[in-house]
Amino acid sequence: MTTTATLPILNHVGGAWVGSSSGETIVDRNPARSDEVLGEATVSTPEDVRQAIDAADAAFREWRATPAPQRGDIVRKAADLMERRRDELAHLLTQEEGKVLAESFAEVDRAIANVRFAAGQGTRLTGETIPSAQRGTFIYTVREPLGVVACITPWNFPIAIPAWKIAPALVAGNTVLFKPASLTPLCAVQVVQCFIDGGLPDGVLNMVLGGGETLSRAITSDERVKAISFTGSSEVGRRLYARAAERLCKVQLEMGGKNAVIVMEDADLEKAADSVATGAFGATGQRCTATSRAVVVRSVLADFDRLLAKKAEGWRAGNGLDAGVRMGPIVDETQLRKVRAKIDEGKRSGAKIVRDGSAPSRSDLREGYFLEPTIFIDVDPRAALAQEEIFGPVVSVIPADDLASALAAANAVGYGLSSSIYTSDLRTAFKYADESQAGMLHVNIPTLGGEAQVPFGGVKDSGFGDRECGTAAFDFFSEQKVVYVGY
Ligand code: UN1
Repeated sequence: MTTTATLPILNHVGGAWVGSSSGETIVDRNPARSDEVLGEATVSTPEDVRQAIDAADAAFREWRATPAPQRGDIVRKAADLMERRRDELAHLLTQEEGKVLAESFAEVDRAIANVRFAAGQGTRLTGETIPSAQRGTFIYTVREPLGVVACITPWNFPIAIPAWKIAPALVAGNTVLFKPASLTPLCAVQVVQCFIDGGLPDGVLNMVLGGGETLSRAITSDERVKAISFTGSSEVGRRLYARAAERLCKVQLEMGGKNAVIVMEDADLEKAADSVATGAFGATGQRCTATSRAVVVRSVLADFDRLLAKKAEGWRAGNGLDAGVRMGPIVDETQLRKVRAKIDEGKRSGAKIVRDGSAPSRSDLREGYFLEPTIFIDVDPRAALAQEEIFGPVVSVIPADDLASALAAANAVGYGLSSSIYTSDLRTAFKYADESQAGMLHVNIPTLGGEAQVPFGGVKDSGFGDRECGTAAFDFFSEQKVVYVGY
């Protein structure tokens, strides 16, 4: 058994690294080699949450009074440190979450871009002047911070998502309680460390580690927490919103997806198949913007199916640190079981499986939580396979007659995060853009990702509240104050 480190992984409260009041820990493992222990993370209690909120609350007055450009400066230094530590952060991300090294570097770069963008907004936290209907009256607006805000983040982007929530929250003048996913505590520690080393005063950013439900209840029920930004499942997001609504706490939810790529007759099929494979198998399918449905018009269906199967061969699973590996493991055993169960259910439903990656035969893949690319074809758009989020390297091909039936199938799900169309006809592209029920659309581009300066989020069961990233993030993390001055 290889043990890289057994240092306890601690909470950060009021400027100090501290153990939880429970004294309990959970083991943090490398999903590519499940006997490799990376550390032991403290398991927090509602009492730890209360103390972290005390610290954030105490630090708020002074942080709010710090000029926004100065807050931005500190946050920019955190981005510079992330850049200097890029290599170390990317390797840690691969070891702890499993994604392949190239994907880890891309995630760290995205975190840096987001933190830089938010930092720059420190000099652009502008308001408006609005003409008054009354003589001798001047009206202006300012952006005010909310107070203590909570950022609850998932394990699949354990560096980028915390970065793109925490940075705008801080620049807007809030103090933060950060509750990262319990599966990726070391990445969370490193994110916090960059902000601290950037010069953040004590208590401005606090982190509590541990399991979702108990801590999330403690956070949602504390009156001092003025806003909660959450990324995770739709089921948990809904519950969180219902509880927070009782006390009118502001909520932003980023949740699941069941993203479709529509492939038209006039598409560059090679490109379309590549996009679907990248969208479905990249990050092992563990991202809310993953492609999990390909809706393909019948005239090109057989060619598309053949090309997709061929592309899937190129997605070699393995340890993300090894050269030649394109797809890392599933994050842990529980997730592995869930994804396998969905594949089994799909097989029982009568859908045709043309590539079954649910039981890899290579012996090295038994050391971790591995699956291989899995493809179903001739899938009914109403089947569970085509309706439920899977969060694994599984894609369903759904036949369609024409654009209208493709759009109907693409829209016929509860989710609405991201989607894409492959076509060379401008009219088809614009019609698709008009009629698609999703927050982020793509033409001849995969369903994945989003840029730092652009709003990120979805509709229906995928998203609720203000968008993340870009300037939209500041709409969530600030309040508008209007001032009428009579002169
Ligand atoms: C991406 O897919 O590039 O949890 C970002 C998620 C999303 C963020 C994904 N909120 O997967």
